[in-house]
Amino acid sequence: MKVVATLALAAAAFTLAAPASAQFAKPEDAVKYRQSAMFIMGQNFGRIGAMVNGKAPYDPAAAATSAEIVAEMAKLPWPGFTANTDKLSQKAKSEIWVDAAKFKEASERLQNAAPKLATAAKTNNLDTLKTAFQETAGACKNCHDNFRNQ
Ligand code: ASC
Repeated sequence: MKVVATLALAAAAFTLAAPASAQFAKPEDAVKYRQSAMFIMGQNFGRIGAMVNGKAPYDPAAAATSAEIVAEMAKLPWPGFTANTDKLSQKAKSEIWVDAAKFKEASERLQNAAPKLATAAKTNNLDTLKTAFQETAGACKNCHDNFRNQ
């Protein structure tokens, strides 16, 4: 009985202290999770892009909504890059795991830029939005250039 209780406690402690990888039932779920967040982010970033590039009429409310979504999504993909997924996706370069510090830095660049995009979108000023869009796009591109197969 005592052994069972000890084991149960140990299991509970492990669950609490477990790394992010433990939140996924299987490696494929981690890939799906990060790609889903990126997809939603890309869709919304693209909507803003169409506005700042003159391909869609500037709709300040829609831009603000999309920018909020981008800022939220920017927080999400990273725990999905678990070490056990390094061979699962053709898109993710092995550099992600080889130079984890550089990858983290790239992810932080986006997480720094995206909230500024959300703030800029709320000003209802297209030029302000444009500037913030470019900074965020630079963060997307930097990470994609270094860590994603084209
Ligand atoms: C987008 C999108 C990206 C970035 C990137 C910026 O709209 O889907 O991945 O912008 O192309 O250079």
